[in-house]
Amino acid sequence: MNKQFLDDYKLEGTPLPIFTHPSPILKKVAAPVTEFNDELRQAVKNMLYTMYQAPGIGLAAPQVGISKRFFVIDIWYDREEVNLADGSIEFRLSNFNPMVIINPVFKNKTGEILYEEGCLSVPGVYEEVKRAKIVTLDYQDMLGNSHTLEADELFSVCLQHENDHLDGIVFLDRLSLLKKQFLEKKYLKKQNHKK
Ligand code: QAP
Ligand code: CO
Repeated sequence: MNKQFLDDYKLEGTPLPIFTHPSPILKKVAAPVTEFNDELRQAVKNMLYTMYQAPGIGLAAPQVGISKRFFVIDIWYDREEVNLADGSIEFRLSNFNPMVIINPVFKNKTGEILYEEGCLSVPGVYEEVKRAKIVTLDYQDMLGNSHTLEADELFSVCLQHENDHLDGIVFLDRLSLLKKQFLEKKYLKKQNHKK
């Protein structure tokens, strides 16, 4: 068994506000999870809800203001666009496969992959990032039990992207300085227009 899914996830919870770049909380190194309690379960439930609503495929605790080493991901669920009678569009989500990763530590990384990434904390910005193609990860589940998994392709990229958030790194930091400055300038300009 190399995937530890939540077996009874229903789409319910409270939407959490997402902190966006360049918020200081996104630059902090998060602290390990030491208590596997109800507070953790509540945070996970609401983070999953927030991720699915976005919609996104990964969300790390620091992105919702919790400076702890855990994140949720689901790269497997289905999203169907439904055209309603009044001309508007609704998204119907199904086949959830939520995964909760607590206190992750990479044991091995091999190969190289270029993948176009985005981030709920850097809305509207997408760019190719170079990462390891295959990773081996040690982590804990919500009961505190330890597991090891191996991941490839998008699964691997997503684990690395979310783990970066626990170390205060956003994907822009993984780009060349020139690309980072270009995208950041455009992004900040757009953010200011919205205010
Ligand atoms: C990280 O990112 C990721 O700009 C998860 O307007 C992304 O879920 C790992 C999102 C790609 C690997 C590949 C971004 C939603 C979602 C936006 C996300 C936006 C709405 C990002
Ligand atoms: Co992100």
